[in-house]
Amino acid sequence: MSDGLDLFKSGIKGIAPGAFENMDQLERLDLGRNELTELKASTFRGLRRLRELTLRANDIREIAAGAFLGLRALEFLDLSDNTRNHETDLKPGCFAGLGKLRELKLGHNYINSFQDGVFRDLTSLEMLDLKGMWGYVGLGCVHAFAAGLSTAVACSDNYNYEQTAPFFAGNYRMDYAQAVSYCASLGAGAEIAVIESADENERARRACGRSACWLGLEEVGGDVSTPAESQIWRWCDGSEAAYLNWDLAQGEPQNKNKTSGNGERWIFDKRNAIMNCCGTTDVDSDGEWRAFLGEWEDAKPLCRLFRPRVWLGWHNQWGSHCGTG
Ligand SMILES: [Ca+2]
Repeated sequence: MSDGLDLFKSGIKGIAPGAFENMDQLERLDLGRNELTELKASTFRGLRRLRELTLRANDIREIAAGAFLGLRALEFLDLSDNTRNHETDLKPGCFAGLGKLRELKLGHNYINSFQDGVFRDLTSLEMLDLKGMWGYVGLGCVHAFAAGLSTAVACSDNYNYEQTAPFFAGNYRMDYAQAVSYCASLGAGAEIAVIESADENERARRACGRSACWLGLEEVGGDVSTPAESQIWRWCDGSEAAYLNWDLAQGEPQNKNKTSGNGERWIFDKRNAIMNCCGTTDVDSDGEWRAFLGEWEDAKPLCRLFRPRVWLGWHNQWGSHCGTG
């Protein structure tokens, strides 16, 4: 028997577990562009030498725990382009038995969340492709890492995560308090952005894209009349802001303390900070910072991943540095 089996576009609607029981010499199996809607447990049992499995462009919505059990030599699995209108449900344990898998393609699917630990069994994984993910969330590498994917895995997604790591900007605009909560919700070690060098600022700028983004920078002390050069700014984890990238041409960090022509006074003590000011739509963002009012609801949350968690005491236990006080 040949070591490859091509069942591409063969009108297959279902596979009974054990259907491949006697094909233990098979190394490559192409089931692309069929009409599969689910993978039951042990569907592929018996294929102990299989190295490549292609399941792309089916309509697989449900992958049972143990679906790939028995594929102990599998190195490459393509599950891309299966769902657009229905959601694919990845059950915990769905990748069990794939301890040799090196490359997994999951892009162009509609998956709304990765459950914690869903990637746990993929101990040899080197590459994860999440390009073109559909759906409300638009899952990316950050969500995979937050669900426990090893950070040693080279992950690619719509957000060019390889160029922006460890930063990630959420899709929706919100105020500062919401941004702090959003970033913390991405998982352990995720929090609102702390930027410590020009190189990090460039990665953060790419993550932020063409919008304004909240930073985890906060003013300490002072009031509306404190001039820029006397203001003290710290990161939300309490650390000193050694690197700063204020928009100096605009006199940042500025408060608003003005009297208009008709005598109306505007006094705002700006105590939070954004990257890229207003009106940057359709132009490349400059990555410079401005002081802003935390109540402003029109900036995306810029988050930083993989910060070591800190001990917050017995009441709060372990948590992120920022937004817990
Ligand atoms: Ca201020």
